[in-house]
Amino acid sequence: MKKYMFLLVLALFAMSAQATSFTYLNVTSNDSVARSLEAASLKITFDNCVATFTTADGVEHTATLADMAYMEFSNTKGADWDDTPLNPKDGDVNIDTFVDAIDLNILINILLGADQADNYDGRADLNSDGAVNGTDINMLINILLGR
Ligand SMILES: [Ca+2]
Ligand SMILES: [Ca+2]
Repeated sequence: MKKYMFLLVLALFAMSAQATSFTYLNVTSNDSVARSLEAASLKITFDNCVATFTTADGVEHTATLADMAYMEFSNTKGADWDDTPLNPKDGDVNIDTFVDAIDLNILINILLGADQADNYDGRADLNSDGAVNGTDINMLINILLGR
């Protein structure tokens, strides 16, 4: 009887040690947005605090380690990967990684009603009060001036 118990315990141990395969690698940013890549044949390299994810078809995606809260393998898919920074800087209205006069120009155009592109409105509302107005422009100017 002891022999069978030993074999049963051994079999259970072997089953629990079996590798599990996952469909996706989910990378979650500091603001809790998860982006997914298919895990099959995914190559991950780290260089100079940047993770580069190379997919099976050779496409490279990057993420700065400081912007990542965590990454995990999962069978649950997050949002499709897009190559905008994980945590766009405050004031980076066009999400090009720079906060500069282009962003200020976009804000002014939105305020003047000349540019109502959907992808700008959320980012342009710097204080998240539901409106793009002079307060947001003032905040952006302060960011540009380093205040
Ligand atoms: Ca920008
Ligand atoms: Ca606002």
